Amino acid sequence: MADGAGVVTLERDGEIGIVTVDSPPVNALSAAVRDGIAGRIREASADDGIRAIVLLCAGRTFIAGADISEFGKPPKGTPLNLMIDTIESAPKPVVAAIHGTALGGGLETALGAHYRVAVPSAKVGLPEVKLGLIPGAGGTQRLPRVVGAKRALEMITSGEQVPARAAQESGLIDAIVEEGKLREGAVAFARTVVAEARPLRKVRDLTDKIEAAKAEPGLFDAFRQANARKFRGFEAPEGCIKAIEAAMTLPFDEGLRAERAIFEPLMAGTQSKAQRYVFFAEREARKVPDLPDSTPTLPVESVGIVGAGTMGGGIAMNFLNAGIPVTIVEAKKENLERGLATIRKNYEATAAKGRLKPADVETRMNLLTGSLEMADLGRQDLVIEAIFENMELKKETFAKLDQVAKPGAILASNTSYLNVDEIAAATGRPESVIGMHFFSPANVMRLLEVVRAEKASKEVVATAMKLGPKIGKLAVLVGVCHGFVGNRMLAERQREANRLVEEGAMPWDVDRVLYEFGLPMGPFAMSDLAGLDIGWSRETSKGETLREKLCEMDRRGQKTGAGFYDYDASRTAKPSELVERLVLDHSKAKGIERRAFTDEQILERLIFPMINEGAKILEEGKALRASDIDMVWITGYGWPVYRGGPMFYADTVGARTVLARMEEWESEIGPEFKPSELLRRKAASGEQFTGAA
Ligand code: 3H9
Repeated sequence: MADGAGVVTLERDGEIGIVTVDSPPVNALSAAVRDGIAGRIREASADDGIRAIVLLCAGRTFIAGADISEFGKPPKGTPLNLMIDTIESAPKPVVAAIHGTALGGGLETALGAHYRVAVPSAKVGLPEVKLGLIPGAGGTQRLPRVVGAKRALEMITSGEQVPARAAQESGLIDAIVEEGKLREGAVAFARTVVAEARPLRKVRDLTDKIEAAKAEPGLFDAFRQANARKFRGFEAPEGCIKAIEAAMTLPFDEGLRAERAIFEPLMAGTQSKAQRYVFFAEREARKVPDLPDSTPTLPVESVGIVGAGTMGGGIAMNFLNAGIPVTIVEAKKENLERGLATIRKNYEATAAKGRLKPADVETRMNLLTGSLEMADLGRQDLVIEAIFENMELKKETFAKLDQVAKPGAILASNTSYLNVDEIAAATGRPESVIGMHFFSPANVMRLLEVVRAEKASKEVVATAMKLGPKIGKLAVLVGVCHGFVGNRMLAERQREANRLVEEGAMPWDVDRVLYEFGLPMGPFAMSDLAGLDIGWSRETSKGETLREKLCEMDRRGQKTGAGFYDYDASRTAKPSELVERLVLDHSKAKGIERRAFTDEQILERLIFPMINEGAKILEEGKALRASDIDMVWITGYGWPVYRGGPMFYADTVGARTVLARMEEWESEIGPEFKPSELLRRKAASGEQFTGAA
């Protein structure tokens, strides 16, 4: 219906008009909803029998924001600002009644109301920054008038969801009503407003918080400085700050225009496109075509872990955090004790920072049992192996697990490269075996690659996928191949990073280019952090690679105060003259004539082979979709979300450009650059990998 009557209704409860939005799943502000709200508010305004209006939502939540799927399309229906203006200018009090989440345009709508009430479980926020945007319907102008500039800066640049009670303390919510009785509570509140003849409190007219902020002129720059690291590379946070600054200095309507002038270029820009794409990509990753939601899953109420090293311990913490008991098995007593102590130390460090209650440290540790016996893994629903990356050892472990684990238990390997089908074949129950590849540090990184082994049952795969969100992870389904999605592509980048250093770049040039691109660090800084001697020993060292040479010199990374870089006492990295000489000698010894590279050349050599590998992964069906590859890189390797992942980035550069470079390198350097067929097809057709750039 053109006037939105299908999704927004008006009914009466005595003198109170109730406007209800019912547009599943999240009551997003589609054109119909905007038309409907504006229309029903006008009708209620014109109805003399109605003395106050309650704006309410059906279903699981208050309005969750603008309809993101409408972005970038030609505008239709009532503009959001006009709809909000209709609410604010209504001649009788409007009370927004909030449950679930009032987010983005949803909170902006509520800020247009004269009063706001919420149930205790409700949350409010302006998360536009996470989509590369600023609030674009008055949020940057109204919120500071209600909560003050400082709190508005924090809320709008972080996009945090604020619980109802905290929102009430900051003045954003006027009253909390009983859980489950929102409608009654809101109607009662509206009646009180009428009975007490309270004024129509229009947020646009509030000035006290603005005046208070004017007395603190250094506020904005101090905020910029304090958050410079967090905002690095992102365009939207600075837009948010500027828009809030405008609220301090401009009359309301001019402030709205300033907001729009910042909003529009962001909306048209690549960063927001990338971030909106990521929003949907994340939700898409949960969907597996042959595993509909109705696929039965297995209960996971207890977990066993083999290996109490860094990975095993980190994995255990995820389950303990979710209240799931864990038994962790190690072969040697001292290793077990060290592993358990590390977990405790990690929790205590979190508690010391105030991010965990001391009592919760104990609750979690009480769920953890250490053991030296594999036989203690006979009762758990899921057992994850997290031992050394060695196929023979893994097979042995799985053969043992096959003997001790209960029938139907899921047996998962945390291998980062190895063939999970081969591991599964070491058991008599390959249908129960999969890969669950966590990323280091396993208690922090969000990614979980669920490796679908050939014989794994649908129930087992569906269970692992559903487990992801329960332990705070994004589960992405990948196929069996060397390194799966993430490490397979990383190997391409690593090979080229090493080669660039041999051919003419310095390690810090390579690292800088990737850092400036937005990654948290480059491969050489990363190696120094992890330790150059992982998998290295003096006895077997051939002294051929730079890494081997550095290890032989006892430059083993940050822990020894030197690696590719020199480190001072506070672990600040500095390019090393010694390494520079070593690199020059290394190239000379290999007979390579060094040459200069531009930053762009370095970037292309590092990233384009990854894209080509991503295309091969798609071709081979090892990832379900390009966006899954992008989610792997964003959540597992710190790929900047504002660049949307390697495949989205490929679409911004264009497959033809990537192909041209791959062909050039294939003929100049070698067959490892052979372009994938899919890349060729995309280049020829002009089609994108993601269709979103
Ligand atoms: C904005 O408001 C701009 C304005 O300032 C100015 C404009 C001029 N649009 O997450 P879920 C879909 S920007 C369209 O799985 P949950 C979602 O794709 C917006 N669709 O549920 C999914 O679809 P499917 C600011 C949306 O319970 C389904 O709903 N607002 C939108 O885990 C269920 O979602 C935001 O950024 C939307 N806005 O979490 C809030 N939201 O089932 C974004 C959701 O087909 N939304 N969908 O995969 C969220 O944060 C979460 O969805 C929410 C629910 C917390 C609401």
